[in-house]
Amino acid sequence: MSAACNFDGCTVGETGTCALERDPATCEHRVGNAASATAIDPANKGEPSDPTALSAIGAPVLERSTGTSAFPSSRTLGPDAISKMMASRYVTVIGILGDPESGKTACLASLYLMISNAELAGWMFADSKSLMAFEDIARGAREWDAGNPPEQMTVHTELSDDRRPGFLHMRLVRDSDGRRVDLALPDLPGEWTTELVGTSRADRFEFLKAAEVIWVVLDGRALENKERRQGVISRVGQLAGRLGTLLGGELPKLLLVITHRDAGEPSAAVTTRLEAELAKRGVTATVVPVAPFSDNDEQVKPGFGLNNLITASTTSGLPPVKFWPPSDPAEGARSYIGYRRDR
Ligand SMILES: Nc1nc2c(ncn2[C@@H]2O[C@H](COP(=O)(O)OP(=O)(O)OP(=O)(O)O)[C@@H](O)[C@H]2O)c(=O)[nH]1
Ligand SMILES: [Mg+2]
Repeated sequence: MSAACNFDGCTVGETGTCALERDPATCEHRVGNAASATAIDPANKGEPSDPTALSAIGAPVLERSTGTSAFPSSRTLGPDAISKMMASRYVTVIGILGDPESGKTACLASLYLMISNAELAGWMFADSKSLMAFEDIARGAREWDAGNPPEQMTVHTELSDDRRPGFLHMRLVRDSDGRRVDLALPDLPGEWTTELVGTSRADRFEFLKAAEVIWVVLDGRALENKERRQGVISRVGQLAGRLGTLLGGELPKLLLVITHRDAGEPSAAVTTRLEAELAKRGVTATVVPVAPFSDNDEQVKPGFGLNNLITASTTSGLPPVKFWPPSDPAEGARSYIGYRRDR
């Protein structure tokens, strides 16, 4: 018997011929031939007697690997992925609200185009876990030749799951001090804001509780239009009221992002009225005029104001705190005894 055959007296190893005068390729005593011998047994010919052997025909020859793929998906991230990221590093979550067509997606697409071309003053690109999602929203703006810009740089935002926000992620480095900031930016349909104001549907906005900054994006042309202006301003007030209820009165930093700066600067009268409307609810906000795209390149470059928007979103409104303020001892103050007595 040899290692290749279980027949005692096998001669294939020495002579190359089978002691039982069989073909070594098909002899059922040869190790490894048992299954095939059954499969091609003339007695069994045409009879699918072994269903397991037959079911293996056409099955994948390699097993699917159980590890994660080398390149994880880089489309929008769900709230769970953002929470996971927040557990390992400091992430600035930004709430982005605004009516349909106000310019929310345009701000994100333009921000991506600016930073990817190293055009965002004061900031450098470091990483993104959602590059494909940025590419998707910026595609419209990419595919145009200078003479013929498309009518719409971005398209109306629709989500595959209308109850879960999808976030875009971007890590930036500040030129002045090398500080890294991770931004989580949701691209939401304007209807979410309309329904929050109109019917106070707030279940989809739970993530705002983790937001450090909220951008309320407003169409600058609507604000400069006498007929539409008052409507927009009142709705900003109502939105602030809804946010107050949702967040238990404590609003994070609020930025009024006024788009279409290329059509003109927001007038002082408009910003004063916006601030007054918010003041009725005890809310303050900073106005940031931007032009993600521009129909007037000569006067206002596309991407205008986006660096200010990022700077305002990443700096605290609180005055800087001195980590270790100097306190020179006063003669005869008996500070130590005084300290114990205060306790
Ligand atoms: N010229 C110019 N066009 C702008 C500006 N901001 C936005 N747009 C255009 O306005 C249109 C609507 O902008 P979007 O960013 O898609 O609007 P949105 O708020 O995301 O709208 P929804 O997804 O429907 O909620 C797009 O065609 C943009 O290219 C701007 O500052 N200047
Ligand atoms: Mg959009």
